[in-house]
Amino acid sequence: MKLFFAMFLIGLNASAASYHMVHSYPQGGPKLGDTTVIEFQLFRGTDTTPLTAADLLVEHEKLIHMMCVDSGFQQYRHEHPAEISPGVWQVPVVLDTAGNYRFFLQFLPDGEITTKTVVFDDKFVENPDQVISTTPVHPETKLTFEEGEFKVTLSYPAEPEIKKILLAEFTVEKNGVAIPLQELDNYLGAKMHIAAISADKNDFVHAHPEESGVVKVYFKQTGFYGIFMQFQYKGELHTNQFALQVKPAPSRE
Ligand SMILES: [Cu+2]
Repeated sequence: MKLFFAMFLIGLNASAASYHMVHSYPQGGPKLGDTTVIEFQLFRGTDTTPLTAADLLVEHEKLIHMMCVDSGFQQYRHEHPAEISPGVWQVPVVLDTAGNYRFFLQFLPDGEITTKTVVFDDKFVENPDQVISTTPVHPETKLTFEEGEFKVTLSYPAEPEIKKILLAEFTVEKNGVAIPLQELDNYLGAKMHIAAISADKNDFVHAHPEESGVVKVYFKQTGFYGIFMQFQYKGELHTNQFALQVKPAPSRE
């Protein structure tokens, strides 16, 4: 019976160990519109010794990926913390949109089979009275993103549905001419990096295209998801923003 329960837990989390983090601002902060250095330590379960670089495996060329988004889904960052002394990590960020930010740290501890995600929240404002937007900048469905000469279109053969894999595809065009996936740079070991984040930011999916260009995304919630897609072309990094609505499962009576 006990064994059954343990296996059930493993099935849910892929690992019995849980991870958490503690963070601080060694140079003061959080500061809106200015460099804020975030320092943190990662811990496994009840361990009091933090995880060091030697405890982590490289994923997409880095040991830790840090993504963050504000409450209005206006600003997205993807950074890579560096270990400054054993178990102590630092990452500078510049955030210039006032908001409540959620930070997602992703890492793969040695001995684990799935990537772990731990989160923390912080407010970046000019002054404590500043009104911050909690409504996503694109609250409805947004499937094209244009910036300068580039236009990116998100498409899928069937509408996004909860607990179903969405087969998404992103078409990148420059001046109206599609750029084949293979011609995009290899950036952090992939042609594209996709983050799908639910409105409450409790569901976070990080995905990459398969060779065919299809990106498989699994949604655990219904409603709004902010989608951020990053690609690099001729050395220049582009961050694109989309939004979609995930439907509830159809009743199967
Ligand atoms: Cu990625």
